[in-house]
Amino acid sequence: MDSRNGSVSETPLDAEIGSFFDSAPPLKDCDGIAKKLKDFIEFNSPPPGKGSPTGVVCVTSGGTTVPLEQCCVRYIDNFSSGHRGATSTEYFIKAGYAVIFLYRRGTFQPYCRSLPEDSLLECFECSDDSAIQVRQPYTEAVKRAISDHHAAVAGGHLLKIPFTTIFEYLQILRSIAMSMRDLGSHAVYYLAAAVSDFYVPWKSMAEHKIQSASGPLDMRLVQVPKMLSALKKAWAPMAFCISFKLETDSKILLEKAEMALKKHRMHMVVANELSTRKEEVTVVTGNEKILVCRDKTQSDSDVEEPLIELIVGRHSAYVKDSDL
Ligand code: PAZ
Repeated sequence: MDSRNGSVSETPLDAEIGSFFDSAPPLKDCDGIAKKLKDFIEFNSPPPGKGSPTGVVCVTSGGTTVPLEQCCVRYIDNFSSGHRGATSTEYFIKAGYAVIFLYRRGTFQPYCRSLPEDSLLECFECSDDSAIQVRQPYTEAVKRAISDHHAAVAGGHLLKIPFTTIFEYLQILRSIAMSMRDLGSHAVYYLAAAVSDFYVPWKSMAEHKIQSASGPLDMRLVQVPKMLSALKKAWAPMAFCISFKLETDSKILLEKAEMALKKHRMHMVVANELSTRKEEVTVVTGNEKILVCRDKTQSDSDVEEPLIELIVGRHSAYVKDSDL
């Protein structure tokens, strides 16, 4: 909405966004999610006059799906293992932030990095008296994962909310933005999820499984409205916003990241290439391009550690500027 000169007019983007949400299938447990968010934000907001905590970060992680049928058998997926989001969440919490972890079901989770992929079956065994115990090589890793994870959740620093489809993702993201509104510049968005650019509107979607006997599939996908612009402009105007740009062609990566920075008025865009994303990223701001690399002298180092350190520094400066 544009409220200049006291008049309220709807832009084409507002209309597109409105129609996306109006036609989306209702979010399951919408009230339950809103209640969890409200309680989490209240817990992590400072009592009036007591100064402010470091902040609350919404970390998005994993790829969204685009269902092709309402009773969904087939869908289009966006690649993301969730490793970036999960690892970054750990570093934000270590730096004193509270994190709302909006993640794709089944993707990487915070504090599970040092566990094997099939951790339940690999790490545990049944003893003769049927007690379940941790197998020797994994004892330390399991203990650390459980205690760090439980400390973050029980301490009220980590709230995990799952999504699968683009509809769920955007509805929950909007809900998060509404609940984080009063945090002003202390709110941070770290949007690492790989979000679909195209979708099939719910109303024009087949109800049942599409039959292959009908011949080649002819389907129209429409563009997902640019929610990053809505987030920055309307939902969270004071928040510190970081988005990600993934490309497979290194020649266009930085140019695309700069375009995204300007178009959506982000504070930072983290540019990464698919094949090297775990080694290095380039952080694009209004006047810099900062290469951030993993410490290659340490086998267990990751690029998220220096990346979050950089973001925390920039966000602190942003909060100070906003408080002046
Ligand atoms: O989840 P992951 O660790 O396998 O990969 C992370 C990533 C490449 C999905 C992320 O860094 C990213 O770039 N996300 C945005 C993707 C996009 O441009 O839509």
